Amino acid sequence: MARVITVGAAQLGPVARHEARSQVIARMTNLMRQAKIRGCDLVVFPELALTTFFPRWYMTDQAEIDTFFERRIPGPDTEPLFEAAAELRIAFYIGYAELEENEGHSRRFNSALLVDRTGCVIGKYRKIHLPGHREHEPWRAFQHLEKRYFEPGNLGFGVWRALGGNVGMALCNDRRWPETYRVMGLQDVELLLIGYNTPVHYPPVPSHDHLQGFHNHLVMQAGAYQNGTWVVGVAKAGREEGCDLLGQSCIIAPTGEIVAMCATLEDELIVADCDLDRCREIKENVFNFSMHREPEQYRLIVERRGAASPTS
Ligand code: CDV
Repeated sequence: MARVITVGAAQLGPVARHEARSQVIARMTNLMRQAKIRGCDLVVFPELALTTFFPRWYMTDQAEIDTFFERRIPGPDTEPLFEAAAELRIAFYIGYAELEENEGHSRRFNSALLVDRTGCVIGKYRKIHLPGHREHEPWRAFQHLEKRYFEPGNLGFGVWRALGGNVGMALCNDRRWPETYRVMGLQDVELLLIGYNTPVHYPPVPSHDHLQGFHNHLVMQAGAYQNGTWVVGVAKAGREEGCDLLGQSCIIAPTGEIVAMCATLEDELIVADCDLDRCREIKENVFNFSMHREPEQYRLIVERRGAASPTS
């Protein structure tokens, strides 16, 4: 029997700083209802979907910073989304800022959840590759303080049995790193979900601003093909608090082909039927790992963090 998951990539337009969680949840629930009409089994939302992309501001008041975090999810604000999922029998992926409090000790992560059709959490991912900087850098047009507000994820790159297939999760900057895909490829991932917030302007190298769309697709298409997996990349897009965020949310086949792509910078749903058995076309042929990989020759990848030039 074919294993087809109908996937909805639910791009969000900008979320304002003053926008209440309830307003954002209403937008997301609306997209979920559209997804139901279009026959979706799964809906994928962006990174930090519930709030504006707050790492663009330098803040020192921890109480203010924590207003962007979820202490509990589902919690009072987010419960309606989980209820809608259960009512519509749609699974979903959502990115959010996680505040974990344990015996007086607080930890903060940039996280994503995979939630099943009954509204139960089946997997959590904590973003591993945190871009940006730790200290205030006033020369930038806007800050990117993920390294200040989050600690690197400590749960690895997991893959879960869900919806009849193997589903993995990553977040935004992770999509630029081949290791992200390969670690999940080695767990036979068939559907990889990635939410993102990507400013079009990259302050350290502004001459690359015009390449943001190209790089976005380049890395996800390569990751899909080289690991024989479907990839779903979903943006928070548009002009958010004066900062332009890339759109181009897309669904990519294991061949690396984009099969659906958003055409706006607003709330928009795109849908594709993802036949997980198509992963075999790649996994059993050109990238048959068991047959063709030579891990003994790849040791440097885990032994060395930064590049070092040869000594002779
Ligand atoms: N949210 C992100 O991780 N954004 C980065 C930007 C800063 C380059 C990205 O990789 O898209």
